Amino acid sequence: MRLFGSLLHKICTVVTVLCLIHIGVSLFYYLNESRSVLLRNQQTQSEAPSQTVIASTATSRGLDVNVTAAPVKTVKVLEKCPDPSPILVGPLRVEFSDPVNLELVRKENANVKDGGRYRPSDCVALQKVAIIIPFRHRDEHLKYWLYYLHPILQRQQLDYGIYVINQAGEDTFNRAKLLNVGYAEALKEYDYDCFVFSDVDLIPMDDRNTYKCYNQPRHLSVSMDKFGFRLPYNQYFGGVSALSKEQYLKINGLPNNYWGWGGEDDDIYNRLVARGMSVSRPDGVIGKCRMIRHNRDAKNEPNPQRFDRIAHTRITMNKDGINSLQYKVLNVEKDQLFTKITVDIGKPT
Ligand code: UDH
Ligand code: NGS
Repeated sequence: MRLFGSLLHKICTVVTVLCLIHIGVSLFYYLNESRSVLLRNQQTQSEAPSQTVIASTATSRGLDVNVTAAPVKTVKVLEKCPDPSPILVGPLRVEFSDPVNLELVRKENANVKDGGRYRPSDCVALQKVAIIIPFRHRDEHLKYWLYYLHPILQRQQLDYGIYVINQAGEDTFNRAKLLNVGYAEALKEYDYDCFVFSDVDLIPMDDRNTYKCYNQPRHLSVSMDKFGFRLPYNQYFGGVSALSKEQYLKINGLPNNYWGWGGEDDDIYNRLVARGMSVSRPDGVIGKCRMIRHNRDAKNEPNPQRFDRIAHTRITMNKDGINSLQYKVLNVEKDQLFTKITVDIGKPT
């Protein structure tokens, strides 16, 4: 009986020891697994900020990016686009005989999105350019402009947006005030550093005439067909011109009180000279462009006050410009190819 008791005691001891070993081994594996889960979590967290940086960079460029997207594994660092763009083709055939099908233009420019916005996908554009078009009742001209300009601007590898500033109502037209509105409204959307102001009826005949800004204010439409492919006069700054944000602010923007045709471009030229700047231009070959022929618009008759106004630019420019601009946005239309902003800019007092 005592023998049986001692045997039972030994068996119990062995079972207890085995149980303890089992618990020990389980505990070891459990703790080890918890540690590696902890390590994995820490690693994921340390990778997260670079993903956010990528997402926020893309967002600031106006793209739709889902910030909560799955972790990005390969990060492609884009280099600056080369200057000049290597995909330019030079002289272009420009004619206005066939009507433009805008649906086709949308299809052919599938990379242009969200109100006429585009940026190159394989390099970082050298400039962020807002193109501002003063507008009223010129839909046919706008179609030609979009048809020709979108492919050109993409070949120029610009990060650009198209803003058509449509004057509401039928009061006297005011080109320069509409351009000021375009500057202010474009900047509300994106951090543009360059502003190209273009008439709706002017098409460049060479894509080497880059729609960007230079050290000095740029005049781009230097060699127009209607002037026999030459400058009408040395101070001419009308048609298509480009000012960096800095240059624009230096002259207090453009005048708001030129109602009707003529003189506002000469006033802008006077402002540039008054602030010690000069005009830069492409040569007469690269600067060739065509104007779509048309009759004088209603409510844009020559402004009888224009000569008196341009004689006083140096005095008026400090008070009349972006610092005195007043308008009311009535409608914003986002087409794939352009943003059309309809504004009430008032009428001559
Ligand atoms: N604009 C409009 N609608 C208008 C007036 C002007 O959209 O009713 C815009 C348009 O972008 C145009 C620009 O403002 O290209 C400049 O207009 P403008 O009339 O000053 O210059 P444009 O060269 O015509 O177009 C000048 C008068 C043409 C008379 C031709 C006679 N054969
Ligand atoms: C000048 C006008 C400019 C105009 C230019 C070309 O005389 O505003 O002609 O006009 N200046 C004045 O009238 C003071 S155009 O032939 O393109 O209609 O831009």
